[in-house]
Amino acid sequence: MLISDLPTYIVSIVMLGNSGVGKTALTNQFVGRESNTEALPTLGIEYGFRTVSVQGMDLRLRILDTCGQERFKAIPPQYYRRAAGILLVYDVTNRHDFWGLDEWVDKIRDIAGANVTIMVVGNKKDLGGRREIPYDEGRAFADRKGVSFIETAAKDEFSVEDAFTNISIEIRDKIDRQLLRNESHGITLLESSKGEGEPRIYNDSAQKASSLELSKFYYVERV
Ligand SMILES: Nc1nc2c(ncn2[C@@H]2O[C@H](COP(=O)(O)OP(=O)(O)OP(=O)(O)O)[C@@H](O)[C@H]2O)c(=O)[nH]1
Ligand SMILES: [Mg+2]
Repeated sequence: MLISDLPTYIVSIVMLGNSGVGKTALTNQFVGRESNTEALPTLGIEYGFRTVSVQGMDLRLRILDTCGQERFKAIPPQYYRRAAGILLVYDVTNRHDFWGLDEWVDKIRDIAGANVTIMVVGNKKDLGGRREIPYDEGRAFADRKGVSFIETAAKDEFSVEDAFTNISIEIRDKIDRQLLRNESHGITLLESSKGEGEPRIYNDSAQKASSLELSKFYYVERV
């Protein structure tokens, strides 16, 4: 198969983690959105879109940014049941955010299935002097749970691209191995068929948005 014949997928990514850890800052940074609402907590859910190309395959990431909850049980499971990937974010300067990640990982696997790709993200790496969670502790936790790990600084654009790129590479690998096959696994085959006109238009507005010929896009939905 020629690389140009590779299918395009819409891939559902969900940002989870306590309030204030930087989920919106990371999403904004990645989709190129101005952070003019900087210190405001997310109300409802917001979507960000960006297409990444992994070894010739286009993955249109549909990033769902949730409002953080102190207790993860308060987040409705439908937000992440059909996710292909989840960025589970904590703030490296706040041990309180680190507590409970263990339970989060178990709960996510329970709800979204064993093939969901989880990446633990230690954000606010730039605030080194106030760090409460050493890099090694974050890394060891992720290793123990069998999930990926990265430290980022949304404020300094540090490793934000890597976080989303790395999870995309893992997801592409699972698509290749047919571990992710359809919308129930958080991926949707976009029947764009290169050279055959416009991509299919979806009823769902989020999917419709991501079918636009824009590499970066976002919209906000208040719930
Ligand atoms: N120094 C520093 N500050 C950050 C970083 N990321 C986010 N912040 C700041 O932390 C605050 C909270 O960030 P948000 O992105 O709104 O956090 P959130 O996880 O979306 O919070 P909720 O929407 O309430 O769940 C804001 O004031 C951000 O500017 C970072 O990497 N470094
Ligand atoms: Mg937010």
